[in-house]
Amino acid sequence: METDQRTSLSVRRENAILVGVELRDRSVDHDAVDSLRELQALAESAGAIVKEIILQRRPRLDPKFYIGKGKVEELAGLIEQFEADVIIFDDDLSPAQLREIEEVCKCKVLDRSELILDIFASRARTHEAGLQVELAQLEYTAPRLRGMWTHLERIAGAGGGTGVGAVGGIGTRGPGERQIEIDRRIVNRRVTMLKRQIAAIDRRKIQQVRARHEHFNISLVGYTNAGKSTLMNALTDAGVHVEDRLFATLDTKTRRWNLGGADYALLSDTVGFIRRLPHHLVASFRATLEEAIHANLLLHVVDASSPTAARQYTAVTGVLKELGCGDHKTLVVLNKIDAVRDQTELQILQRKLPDALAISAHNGMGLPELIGRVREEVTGQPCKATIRLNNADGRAIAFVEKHAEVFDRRYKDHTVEMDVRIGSAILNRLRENHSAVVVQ
Ligand SMILES: Nc1nc2c(ncn2[C@@H]2O[C@H](COP(=O)(O)OP(=O)(O)OP(=O)(O)O)[C@@H](O)[C@H]2O)c(=O)[nH]1
Ligand SMILES: [Mg+2]
Repeated sequence: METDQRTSLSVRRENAILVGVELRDRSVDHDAVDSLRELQALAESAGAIVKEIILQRRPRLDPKFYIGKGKVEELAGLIEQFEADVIIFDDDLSPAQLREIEEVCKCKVLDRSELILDIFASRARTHEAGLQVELAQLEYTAPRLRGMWTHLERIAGAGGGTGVGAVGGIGTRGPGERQIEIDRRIVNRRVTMLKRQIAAIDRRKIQQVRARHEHFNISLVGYTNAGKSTLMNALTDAGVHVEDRLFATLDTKTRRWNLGGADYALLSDTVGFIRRLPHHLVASFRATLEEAIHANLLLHVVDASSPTAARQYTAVTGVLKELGCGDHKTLVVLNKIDAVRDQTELQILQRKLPDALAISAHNGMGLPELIGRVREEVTGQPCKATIRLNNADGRAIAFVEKHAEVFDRRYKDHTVEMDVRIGSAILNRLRENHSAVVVQ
């Protein structure tokens, strides 16, 4: 079932017409032209061939046809002219709107969320990512199933015996009420099963992340294509996949990042964000984003060479808030500094984010400063302390010996007291995770 859906929503090698709407009362943050440009990048990342882009200015949305009946009829003409296979809307449409537009245009209609879901589906390489995408897809498309099938039924009923094929590659399937019911039952059963499997992965993932608690965990977060994976490769020997297309990374990878001396952190690469990321995706990718949720520090990578860098920054902070990590300690890095053409834009960005570090993951610019800053976070200000530990807690003693300079040690009953010079942040981690008592 789910495979049929995915095939039906795929836009690979299909001719596409993109449609966006600019409303007069849209929030100032929404720029329809810019958003359409991003939709084009998404469509092309999904393999579509963009034939035409339409921006319609309207006072308000049409509840039935979204862009108005006249405009939909105009669209139907363009579909013939460009031999288009699919229309992609830059906003999310209701199942009823999708159906109405499909009926007039006689061609496949996708909305922004469905397109993003399709990209994720084609990128999922691991079992875990596959399950997460499939759940998000089914949950998003399930309410639309009825619309899709009744639509097919109507076309077939109107004398189009081959109507199913006529709407463009939506696998052959016996239409009819019974089929709809069967499909819905299959979808519901599958959703329940996927949720169960994902919950099990979630539990495992939380355990894994907790097990790493004694280390300093850093998560790379940022807009898709900002250069997170490139930075991960520049800082560690991760060898993760890098590509100039949207959503190249769907899985997290964690590697040791040596910061000099005995200091190190664990660095994780994560899935990229985008404006108006479908909620179902954020929900299903919670396990993958668990790294970011439990990180001691977030490295927010911004593509400073993008003309929409400031908006991308805001979109990412929005998703982080949604995930409950809006208050996490964050270090912003302005990446791709080598490719910045508009220095004025960069200065505006730097004024907005005065603590951000300018770097290039490509040529290594700014990376020594980044390492220095992160090292400060990992170790904290050096201070003198006396620590009392249980004599039998070999792990804690080894931890202190590794991260601190030990001046003196005194053994009393079952404990050992050590006078040390240690970073304040390391001292805090010791307090949280070991049976240590800081005497002074
Ligand atoms: N000029 C320049 N290009 C960069 C730099 N860092 C990354 N890139 C390029 O930007 C593109 C995206 O890089 P990735 O590292 O895949 O980006 P990402 O943030 O991991 O993207 P997703 O996994 O899709 O979210 C690639 O073509 C990189 O070569 C940089 O510092 N300078
Ligand atoms: Mg990546």
